[in-house]
Amino acid sequence: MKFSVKFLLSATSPSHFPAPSVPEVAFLGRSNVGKSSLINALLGETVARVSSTPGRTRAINFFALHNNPNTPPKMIFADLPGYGYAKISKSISAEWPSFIEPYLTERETLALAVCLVDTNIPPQPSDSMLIDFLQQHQRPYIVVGTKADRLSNNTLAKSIAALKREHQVDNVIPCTVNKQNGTKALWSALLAALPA
Ligand SMILES: Nc1nc2c(ncn2[C@@H]2O[C@H](COP(=O)(O)OP(=O)(O)O)[C@@H](O)[C@H]2O)c(=O)[nH]1
Ligand SMILES: [Mg+2]
Repeated sequence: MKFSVKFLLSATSPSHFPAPSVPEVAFLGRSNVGKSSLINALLGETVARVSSTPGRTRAINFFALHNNPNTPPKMIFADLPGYGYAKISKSISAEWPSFIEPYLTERETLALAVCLVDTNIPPQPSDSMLIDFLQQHQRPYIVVGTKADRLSNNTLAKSIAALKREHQVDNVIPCTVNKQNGTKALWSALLAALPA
């Protein structure tokens, strides 16, 4: 997929959210799991800031994806603040009810949540909590296992099996951002999960 991408805005309160229009895909996960890297890989250009310091994204960053720069966007990507990193978990949990939770529960154009989980670490309770939360609110989601390139095939298969079991999900799509075609299966899953 190749889109023309425009950064829309950075929101730190629901009053900043862009007017609801086209379907939105939200990228969620712990700080440093690879949300911004994945957005850049899917879009084939560097639009989201990648950081080796966890907890840099403190706002919801919205990106509009256009087939043609002069026509209205086809969809919107939302890069959400990470959770679960010790140093910032306090401030993020303060922000969670004020604007992240309203975004996930009330945003009418939110079509799909992409939940990123790290394949290099054991299943995390914070990820289970998020997945439960989305299930409770009947939000469609898919689960992506990041940084798959760091593991051997055998170890990756075991990690994916553990993630599926712990998070009680049917599918965890392994993904790697720095390999050609590492995001191809994800584009298919993402488009298939979007409402027609
Ligand atoms: N090896 C490897 N590293 C990755 C991958 N995706 C992200 N990273 C690294 O993980 C770190 C955090 O990435 P970032 O996208 O900023 O995470 P975010 O906090 O979730 O947005 C950066 O150092 C990235 O280079 C991947 O698929 N493979
Ligand atoms: Mg980020």
